[in-house]
Amino acid sequence: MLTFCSPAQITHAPTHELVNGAREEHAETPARLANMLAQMGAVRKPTDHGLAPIHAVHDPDYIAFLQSAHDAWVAAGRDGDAIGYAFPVRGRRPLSLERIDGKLGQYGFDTVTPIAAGTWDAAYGAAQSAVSAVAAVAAGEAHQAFALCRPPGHHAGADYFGGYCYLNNAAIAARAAAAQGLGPVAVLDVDYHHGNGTQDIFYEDGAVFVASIHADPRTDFPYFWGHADERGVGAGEGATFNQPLPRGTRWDTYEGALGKALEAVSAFGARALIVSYGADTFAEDPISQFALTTDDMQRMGAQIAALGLPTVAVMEGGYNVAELGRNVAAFIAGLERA
Ligand code: OKP
Ligand code: ZN
Repeated sequence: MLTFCSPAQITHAPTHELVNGAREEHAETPARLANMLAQMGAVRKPTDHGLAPIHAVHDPDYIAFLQSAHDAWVAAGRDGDAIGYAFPVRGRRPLSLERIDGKLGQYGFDTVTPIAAGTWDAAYGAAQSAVSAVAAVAAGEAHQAFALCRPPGHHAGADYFGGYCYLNNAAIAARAAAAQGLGPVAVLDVDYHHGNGTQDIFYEDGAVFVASIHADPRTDFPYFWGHADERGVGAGEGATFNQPLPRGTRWDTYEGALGKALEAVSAFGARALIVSYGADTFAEDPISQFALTTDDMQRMGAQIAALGLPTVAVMEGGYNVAELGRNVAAFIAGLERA
């Protein structure tokens, strides 16, 4: 599989997250990337496509914030990584906030997504990996490509970060694919968690179909999105398809949901597919509660590839570091074999 990864992606190294009332070691570690790279053949460095494909998804004021947030944190006299602690309840009126703590609340939605010294460079590198994978498929160099993104992206919205995500790599890939003539495009999100950022970005956009299979938000992060009755609005009505599944879900149930999602992608008339792949559906994931095996990852890849669409997969979550590379390799093997 043609796979892209930027060396900058290792430089994002948040130390802690504030979760469940405690200060825990951060789950989204550089060791994840090292373990995945150890299971891959050669990976290619992305081409730098600049800020244009990022601005096609994210607001310029949000990007300026991400680029400067850690410096502002240090300038405020703080140590370590930037984490917000005060969040607006729903949309407050637009304000031009000065203090870093106000801005962290304005643009962030949780306390598990610190901004560290290397965060911007790594997120930028991951986005370039996604765009480069799309460019390779658009150029006909490959029918499928994989972007080994880290940090992940699917929780990041047009103007917000959260859920370990800063730039929405899948959405950036989807917009780039459409711009390069690969559309209509569908996004299929198979990470354990609902991809609320991707959903929000395309919620009123009927040109991109978004299908997601994830843990029921009644029991799992991100709680406020991913419910089955969220179907898109306006021109996007019917172009969002959520299938929340209960904790404990195994392949026998998952396979049927995946079949339904793929049928919907076909019915939409997609000509290209972006997959948000998370290995946190794995039975032994430390922060997630589905029960898929490494062999199931290969089945998942094969079922997706059977659609026959030009496909770019971007990496999202997966926190069992020791097994992560093997799970990703199994998924890729399935994608390639079909
Ligand atoms: C990012 B991605 C569990 C807390 C969950 C946030 C999870 C972010 C997942 N006790 N914390 O979708 O894999
Ligand atoms: Zn996840």
